[in-house]
Amino acid sequence: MIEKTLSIIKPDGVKAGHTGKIIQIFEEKGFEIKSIKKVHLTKSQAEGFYYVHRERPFFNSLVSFMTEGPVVLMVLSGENAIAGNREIMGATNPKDAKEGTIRKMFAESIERNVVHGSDSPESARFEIPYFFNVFEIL
Ligand code: IDP
Ligand code: MG
Repeated sequence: MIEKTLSIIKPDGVKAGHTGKIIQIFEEKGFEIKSIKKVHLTKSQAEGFYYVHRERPFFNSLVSFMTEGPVVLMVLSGENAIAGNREIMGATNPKDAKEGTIRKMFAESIERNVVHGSDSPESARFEIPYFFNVFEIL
């Protein structure tokens, strides 16, 4: 099934100059970039995006990380794009991430882990329209 998923290159990945390499990985894996933009999230935008994690002990630190610099937001599409993107990203903690995954290659810690990807169709249905309107998805 062709799916759409939200991908974010987080502030650590953007700052380190990994944007181009990460986009290249997605294209080589067969994803289509349906939309892309670079933004500097506000505190309330980051809090709203990570609302499901509001009770977690790392929430404030995560929001502060996600607002420390610009991020690159993308809508990716492809066959099983949601699970496929999670596979290419690797485990949340780079220590557990498989060889060849983005997090294994570029992430420094469980928090500063370079990329976000929707974890389910339900998440994608919330996350894509959180940042993109229908006319921006081509
Ligand atoms: P995911 O990004 O792999 O889906 P989630 O559990 O949804 O992982 O957590 C969202 C984000 O919160 C992670 O990508 C990471 O940046 C941060 N995070 C998750 N767990 C921890 C933790 O135990 N300590 C610090 N930050 C964390
Ligand atoms: Mg998640």
